[in-house]
Amino acid sequence: MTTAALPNLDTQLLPIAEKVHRGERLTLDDGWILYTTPDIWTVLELAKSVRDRMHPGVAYYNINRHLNYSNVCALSCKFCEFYRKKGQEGEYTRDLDYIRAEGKKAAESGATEMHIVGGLNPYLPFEYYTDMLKALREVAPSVHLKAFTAVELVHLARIAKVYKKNDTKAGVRWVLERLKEAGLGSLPGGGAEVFDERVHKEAFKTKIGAHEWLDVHLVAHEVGLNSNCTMLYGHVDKKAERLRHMEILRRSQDQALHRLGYTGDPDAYIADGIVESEQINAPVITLNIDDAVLPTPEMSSRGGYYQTITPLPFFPDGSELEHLSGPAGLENLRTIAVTRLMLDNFPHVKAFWIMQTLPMAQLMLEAGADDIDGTVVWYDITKAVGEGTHQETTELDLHRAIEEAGYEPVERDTLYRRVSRDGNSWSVE
Ligand code: V47
Repeated sequence: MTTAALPNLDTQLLPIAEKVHRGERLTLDDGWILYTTPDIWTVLELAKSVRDRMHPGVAYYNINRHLNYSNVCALSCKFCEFYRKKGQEGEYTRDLDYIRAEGKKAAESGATEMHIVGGLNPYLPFEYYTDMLKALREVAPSVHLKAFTAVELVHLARIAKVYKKNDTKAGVRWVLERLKEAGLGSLPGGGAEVFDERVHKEAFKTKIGAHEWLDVHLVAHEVGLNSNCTMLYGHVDKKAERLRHMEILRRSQDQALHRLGYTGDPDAYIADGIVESEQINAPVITLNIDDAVLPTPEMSSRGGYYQTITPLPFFPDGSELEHLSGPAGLENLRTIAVTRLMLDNFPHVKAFWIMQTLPMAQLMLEAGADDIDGTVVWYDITKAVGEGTHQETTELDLHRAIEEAGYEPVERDTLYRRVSRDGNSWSVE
């Protein structure tokens, strides 16, 4: 067969397809072609081939609950519709009784994870956070507590008065060690946005920037916690900036995997002038090849790593950037695919159904994603279908979506171990 039989095939993609087949790291120029070619279907197909090689036949979900402990925030990021100021209508801060009740509900419903984040509330003491984790440990001892984004952890270092401007890591280490002792299990991936100074200045200038975000995750990995990461795209960012964001994340993951004992290719491609940090001197490590051994939770005694990248499409409604339209369906599909192809050392790519919608998340399983997040129940950060929406899905709906896409639904815990159930009690394999 010649390529004439595929009239829409962009032949620029052929050398990229060869590299993908060999599991070779793609360059930023490759990424640009993937992001801009009119032949989007070949891009999706390539990403599916990688996803199927890494997770043959399966797609993951979990039974989880989100808890937003306070929406009071000292910052006013332009893209955010969640934050409120003290005294403003709709502001809330949950007390320990409320938190305990949520923990009980989570445990009783068989959830394996609570995902806990909030605003940078200047009125709460550091003990509020350790007390919250301890209270949840008491009422829901088997539920994994995935909590606090990097910017919240820097804020905690500030309120605990251990923050040093010229050494973020020391204060954050102090905070993380105490939170881990109180029950923290891992870090969610929020707050990364797009690592670029221009985007930072335009959309979230008072929030921590790339270096501090990466430092927090580096310290989390060093103290043996796994973490996730995100990319909030489709606002003032440009495609080239998203690709640079991906390069920064995959170098940060090279570093984490190197610490776990992975050896890589010292001569492989590293983009020029992107990661100035002297900390990242690891070789390139890829996991997207046949027989690659994905890191296991048992490795965490040697340190943590990034488990999952979740691209988050920007929702303009209610934010200061409401005049922008936000990304649409094909852009979202393509972004999942490009993310899978560029982030060759990330075990998982998540299509967060709450933001993507369940039908789109299902399509994304065919375009590079292997995970669609969980049952969620209540999500306050964005509302896909309007204020006051109860955003919950059932396990049955998740199964149906995954099976219809041709995969076996696998319930996982936060650390991607298979979950077996007997009624509401569960164990990991
Ligand atoms: O940190 C804020 C983003 C994030 C908007 O780690 C917005 O498994 C779109 O991080 N439009 C929170 N996004 C969500 C998040 C997350 C979600 C699911 C799973 C995981 C994980 C992490 O949402 C925030 C921010 O980056 N966000 N405002 C908005 N208007």
